[in-house]
Amino acid sequence: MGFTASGFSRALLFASALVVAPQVFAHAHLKAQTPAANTEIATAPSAITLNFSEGIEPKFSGLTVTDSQNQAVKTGPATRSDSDKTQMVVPLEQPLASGDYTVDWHVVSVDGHKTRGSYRFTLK
Ligand SMILES: [Cu+2]
Repeated sequence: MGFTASGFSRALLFASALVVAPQVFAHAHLKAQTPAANTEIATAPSAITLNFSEGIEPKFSGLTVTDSQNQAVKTGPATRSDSDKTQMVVPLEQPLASGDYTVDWHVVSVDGHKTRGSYRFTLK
């Protein structure tokens, strides 16, 4: 009986995974970012700008910027561009010193799905 029940729920899980799978392509994936990933830049940015494959919900989206000592850079609230709902802008509220930075981002797309990721850039 126990075997049958768990076999059934496994089959259900498998079936729902099949139904959910095509929506993976609708999630908000990071398409472009400024400063660009894995680049060395000469001028300190005043904001981090991320462009996604889907519209995002700024209230449930954001990012952190940390330096090579793992100290967080002070940032303002994430906003969505008025003209482009796939673009998130997060102002940096302190000037960056030379060094390596990691951007950890998380977004909720307009379809309610969460995605996250991280990348690095270097300020000369
Ligand atoms: Cu999605």
